[in-house]
Amino acid sequence: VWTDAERAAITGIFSKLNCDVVGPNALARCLIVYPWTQRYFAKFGNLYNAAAIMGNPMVAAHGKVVLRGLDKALKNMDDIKKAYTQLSELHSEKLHVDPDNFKLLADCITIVVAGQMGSAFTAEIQAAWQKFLAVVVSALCRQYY
Ligand code: ZNH
Repeated sequence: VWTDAERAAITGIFSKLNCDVVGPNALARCLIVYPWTQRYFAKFGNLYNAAAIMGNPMVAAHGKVVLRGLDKALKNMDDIKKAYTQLSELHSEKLHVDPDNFKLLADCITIVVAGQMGSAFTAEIQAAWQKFLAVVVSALCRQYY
């Protein structure tokens, strides 16, 4: 259940968010800080060091896909679990992504968003955003057993 203030905070972040910058940055950070996440992206080629990861066009492209994937949660805020049923199934059954990694990527997204928003990222906005991503993460974990 979302309060009006939370809805406003989350919609506000999305209205300012540049997915094409935040997505690639957040995914690159995740791959650098948590190197084991690289194993899912073998086909992306050169992930040899931080510079390679940040300059890798496939990382950038996939970062955009992931961030745009959050749009689905925004548009279905009252039933994020249902909105992500298929995506959760995909990550579980086809991609075999360890669900612990969702939280790690979510944290990287928060860091990049906060960096972009600067002083507009207040404690209240942070709390609403963190809650939103926690719901996304739990929805993505849903189809695992
Ligand atoms: Zn993921 C894919 C989202 C996390 C790994 N993803 C994907 C997609 C999307 C997403 C939308 C596409 C799908 C289709 O195509 O249909 N993710 C997402 C989100 C999140 C995520 C929203 C959180 C927040 N992922 C993740 C992680 C990982 C992953 C953490 C690892 C580590 N994904 C992945 C992969 C894929 C995906 C591997 C596939 C890629 C390709 O193939 O290209």
